[in-house]
Amino acid sequence: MSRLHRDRGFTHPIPSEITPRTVYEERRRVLQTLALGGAGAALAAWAGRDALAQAATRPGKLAALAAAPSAVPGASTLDKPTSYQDASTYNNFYEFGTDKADPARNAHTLKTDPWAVEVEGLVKKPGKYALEDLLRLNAQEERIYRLRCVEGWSMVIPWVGYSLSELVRRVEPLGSAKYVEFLTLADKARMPFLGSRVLDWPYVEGLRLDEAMHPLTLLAFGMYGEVLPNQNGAPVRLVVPWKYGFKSAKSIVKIRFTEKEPATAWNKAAPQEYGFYSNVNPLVDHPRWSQATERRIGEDGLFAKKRKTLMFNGYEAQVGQLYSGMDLRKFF
Ligand SMILES: Nc1nc2c(c(=O)[nH]1)N[C@H]1C(S)=C(S)[C@@H](COP(=O)(O)O)O[C@H]1N2
Ligand SMILES: [Mo]
Repeated sequence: MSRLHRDRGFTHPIPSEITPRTVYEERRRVLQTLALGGAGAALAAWAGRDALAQAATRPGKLAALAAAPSAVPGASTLDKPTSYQDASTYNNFYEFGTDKADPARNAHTLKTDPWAVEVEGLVKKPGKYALEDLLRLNAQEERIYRLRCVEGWSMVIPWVGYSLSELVRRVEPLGSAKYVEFLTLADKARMPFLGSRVLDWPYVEGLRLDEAMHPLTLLAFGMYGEVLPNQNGAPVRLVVPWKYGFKSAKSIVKIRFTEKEPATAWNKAAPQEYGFYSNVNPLVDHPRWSQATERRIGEDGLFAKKRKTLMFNGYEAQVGQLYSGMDLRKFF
């Protein structure tokens, strides 16, 4: 035991209160495995070293949200996850400011308890879901998704949630329902930037019903094994990994089923630049810049190469058929 401690640079256990939770748990796991002795112990120590390096960037202050790895095709990737530090401090959440660092600085004013999501419109079973009930509606899964922002950067985040389709099935859409609209919180008391006119608040997003039903479309409650930090869209958001990041609405309060295509916030703000579909597409440039490459956050050193952006953000095998026969230049 003492050799392990020397190797890893600390000499005695630190109380869990002042240790990031994952470090604490990993340490306990290593100590337990050590009791078995021999080669197993050496292996555990080696594995623990990696986990410690990763956990060092984790706050570990938020409530744990346990999840089993997802079996949905495409729900995992070998790409290295972005550090928690980067994923929680480089954000777009305009209700809290337009600078990437603003949401992490300002979103502490977002009270998320109590929270409810109202389901309305063309469904047989409309209703208001308390967050607790939404959390329990289905088993939580961990999905490691790439998220590609329209601005040209990307991240890889282990989200926790379940397919939006689980909720959609339960509310039983009517035959006339063709689209799903997502309305997010707009509360001046909790969101300092709502006075600004950059967007028409509330932030609204939308999906075609078949997109909303696709198993990859995630209703997310957490990331990195914990509940979402406010700046990433607590307590519940969407993650649509094959679309530009702005389709992934944060801090959702209402889900509405409609016959007509919803008017979305970015499409209203600049219709020539942001279409309704907004599928990641390296062949269709934004009017003011190319979409052919991206910068992976965390790889932005002087010599870091840009990555090629993939069709549908790399999820073409899973979602390509949703758009067969559509002119993706017209329906951008
Ligand atoms: N309500 C709301 N949701 C939002 C946004 C926003 O400004 N307001 N920004 C979007 C954009 S542009 C991106 S890239 C993603 C960023 O999510 P992340 O901060 O978790 O990476 O959130 C999306 N969801
Ligand atoms: Mo974005």
